[in-house]
Amino acid sequence: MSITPHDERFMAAAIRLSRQHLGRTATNPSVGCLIVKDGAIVGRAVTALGGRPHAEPQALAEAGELARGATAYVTLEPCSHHGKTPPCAEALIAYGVARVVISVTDPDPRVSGRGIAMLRDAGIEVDAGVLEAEGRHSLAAYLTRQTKNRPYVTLKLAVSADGMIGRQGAGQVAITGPEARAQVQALRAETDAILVGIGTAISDDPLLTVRTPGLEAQSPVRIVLDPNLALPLTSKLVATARDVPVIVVASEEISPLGSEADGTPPTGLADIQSRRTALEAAGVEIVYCNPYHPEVLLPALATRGISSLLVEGGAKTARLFLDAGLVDRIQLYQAPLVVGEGGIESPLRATDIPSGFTHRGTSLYGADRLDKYEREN
Ligand code: AOF
Ligand code: ZN
Repeated sequence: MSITPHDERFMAAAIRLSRQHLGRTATNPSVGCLIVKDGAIVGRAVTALGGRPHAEPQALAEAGELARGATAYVTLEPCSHHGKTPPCAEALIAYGVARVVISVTDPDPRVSGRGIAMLRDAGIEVDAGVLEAEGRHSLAAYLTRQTKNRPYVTLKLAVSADGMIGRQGAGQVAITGPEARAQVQALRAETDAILVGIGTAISDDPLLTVRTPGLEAQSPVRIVLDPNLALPLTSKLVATARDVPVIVVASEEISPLGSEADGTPPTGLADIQSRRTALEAAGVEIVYCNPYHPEVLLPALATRGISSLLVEGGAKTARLFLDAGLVDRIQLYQAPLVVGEGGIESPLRATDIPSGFTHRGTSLYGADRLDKYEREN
C-alpha cells in the first residue's frame, strides 16, 4: 500500500502529540504514537515523562482489542531491544497490528533498522519516512545527541532597534515585551540545559528558570562558563542551586586534579580553593572542562544526558558558539526599543545571519518579532 494523504494527516497528529513531552523524557526521545482503525483513532500516547513507558505500549493498551488489524503511526521506529522495557516492535506484533507507519528510523545502535525488520518478519506492512522532515524536526535534540554526540544548540538573542542586546553596567535590560518573554519561557521549558557566560551571570544576575505557572518544574539545568570560579555566592543562580541544578564550567587549570597532576599550583590557589568549597557547599556542581572550546564541552554535556542546549548570552558566548559552527538554530527577537548610549552590540543581526542557515519563519509577539533560522543538517 502506498502513502496516502490520510497517512500524512495522522503522522502530523502523531508529531504534534510527541511535542507534548519535549525536553521531559530525559535521554529518551519524546515519541508520539496513534493507533488508527477504520479511519478512527482508537489509541494515542506520547513517551511518558522521564522516558518510560515508551509511546507504543501505552497507545496499544488504550486500543486493546481494536488494535487487531489497525494501523500504528509512530514518529520514531519502534524499538527492538530489551532495555528497561520490552521491545515496542514485539508489542505491536502481539496486539495484531496490520500496518506500521514510521516517520524517522532510529539511529540508536540497538535499534537502527532492527525494529522495522522485526515487524516485517512478522508479516506486518511497514512504511517509513512519512513526513520525515517534520519528524526529524521534532526529534532534533535526540537525533543530534545520538548521531553527533553533542546537544542540539539553540542561540537566542533579543536585539533592540539600534542593534543592541543590553547596556553596559545596567544589569538586565528588558529588550523585548512580556509576550516574547513568555515565549522564551516556553522554549526553556522544552530544553534540557541553558547556558550563559560569566559576564552575563555577573552583570544580569539572571535566574534562568521557567516561571510560567504550571511549567515551573520544567526549568532546565543552568550552566555558567566561568573559568576562574568568579560566580558570586550572592547571585540568584547560587542561591537557587539546590532547587534547580547549576553547573559551573571552570578551566581545567584550576581543577584540583590538574594542579596535583602537573605539580604546579596555579596562582591564587588558596582563593580558588575557598571559592570552590563555598560554591560546592551551596549545591553548585563544578565541571572542569575548557569553557572556551564548545567542541570539547558539548560532547561532555551530551555524555551527561543533555540533548538540547539554549545559549542565552551574552555577546561573547554567542560568538564563541557561532564561530565554532556549533549553533543549530537561531531564535532572533527584534524589538522596537532603542537602547542608545552605552549599548552592548549584538553579535548578530537579521542582516548578517551566517551562511548555511535557512530562514524558517517569522512570528509576532506583541510589538516584537521573532525570526527563526536553522542550519542545514
Ligand atoms: C520507542 N518508543 O516512545 C521511545 C523509544 O532505555 P530504554 O530501554 O527506554 O531505551 C531507550 C531507547 O529507546 C532510545 O535510545 C530510543 O532508541 C528508543 N526510544 N522507542 O519505540 C518510544 N521513546
Ligand atoms: Zn520502545
